[in-house]
Amino acid sequence: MLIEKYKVQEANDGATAEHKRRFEFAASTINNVEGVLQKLQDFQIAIPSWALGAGGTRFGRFSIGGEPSNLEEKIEDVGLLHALNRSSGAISLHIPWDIPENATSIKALAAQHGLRFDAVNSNTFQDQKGQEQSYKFGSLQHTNKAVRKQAIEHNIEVIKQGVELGSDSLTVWLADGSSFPGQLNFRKAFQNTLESLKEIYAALPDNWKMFVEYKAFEPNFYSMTVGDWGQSLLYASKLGEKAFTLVDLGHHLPNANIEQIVSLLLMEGKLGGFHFNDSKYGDDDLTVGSINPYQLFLIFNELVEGMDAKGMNHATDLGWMIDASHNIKDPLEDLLQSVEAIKIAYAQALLVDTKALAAAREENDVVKAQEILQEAYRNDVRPLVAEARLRAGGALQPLEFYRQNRVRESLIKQRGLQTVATGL
Ligand code: LRH
Ligand code: MN
Ligand code: MN
Repeated sequence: MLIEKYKVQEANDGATAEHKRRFEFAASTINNVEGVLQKLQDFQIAIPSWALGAGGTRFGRFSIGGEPSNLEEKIEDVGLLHALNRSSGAISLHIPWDIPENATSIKALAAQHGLRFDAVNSNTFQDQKGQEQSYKFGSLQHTNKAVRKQAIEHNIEVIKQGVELGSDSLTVWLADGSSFPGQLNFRKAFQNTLESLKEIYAALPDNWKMFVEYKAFEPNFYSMTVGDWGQSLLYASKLGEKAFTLVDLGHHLPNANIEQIVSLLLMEGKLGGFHFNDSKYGDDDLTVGSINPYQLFLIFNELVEGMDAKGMNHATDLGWMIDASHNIKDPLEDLLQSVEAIKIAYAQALLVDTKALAAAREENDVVKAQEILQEAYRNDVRPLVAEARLRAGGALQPLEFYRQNRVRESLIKQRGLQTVATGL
């Protein structure tokens, strides 16, 4: 166990006096502090198994050392994050990057760390060794039925693996599309994809959900067969009530109004889940909140308002996950930063004076409406997030703890310097 409870306790004790002062000040202006703290404690964000190693770009990969080389070590890493922030209580697997060879023991190991298995992800965007058909020209959309069949069977296999792990959702992200005008018949590609998705959908257990993730471009650069929320919503609506749209924040064209997309998907009961990250140019997969934290807050504002309007449970009714990957930061430090950024945006959204905002909107008082939102956004909610973490048994300052206790150095000692984790 790399994170020893008594050490966390010791570090917390040293920082408590300062924290109490800051917390009391922050809490003094909030109406329902206990309610906010409880919501913050309940809110868990899944960690993707492919984010635990140094990410690659197509130009190079630089190992940071001590990377997990198998699923067991990946679970240990997520357990470590969860021990520090008490907010990373789930792991999401990408199959076959991670194959649980013995589901029972993997499940037990995860449970030891207080983790459950979030959505399982299929992969039909790469050819695997020994695979019969190639995905070079797509998978579920392919002109050749044999390719579609292979991709459908892979997804069904992923569902089976997920069932054994206790997961209850499948995320389908397709690289399908075309890179040059004329290459594809858009309608045929859509129809083939829909028919294929229908077969996968039919294999879903009753309590499962299917998330259809869209992406504007890359790896195809002319058209994507699930290219935006409209297309995803079309598939999800045609498939049925277990199918939903998944929003990955990096999968839009520049300046898209993601908060409006979120609001309307929620209204339609078709928002399934999130892949959190941040970006400046495209699917950059940068640390959540590192580029545009105000947008993240506006998204959470829509989530809180929209979910409350429907009586939804913030913590459990949508799938929350990080989808980020870097080639320069220590991924564990990066994930701690991402989880913190999500918690901060969520806390700020919980502080919005919704009644006053509704009234300002009725009166078309644009200035007041903006003031109300920014009043919440400019609150320093970090002491609230820290208090929630403290109450849940985590570290007051996870990142500082990680550095002071030289966790990466211990991982390098254990696992070696030249390590490569499977993933992007
Ligand atoms: C595609 C994507 C999708 C994949 C992951 C590795 O860009 O966001 O979610 O599964 O990256
Ligand atoms: Mn994604
Ligand atoms: Mn992506």
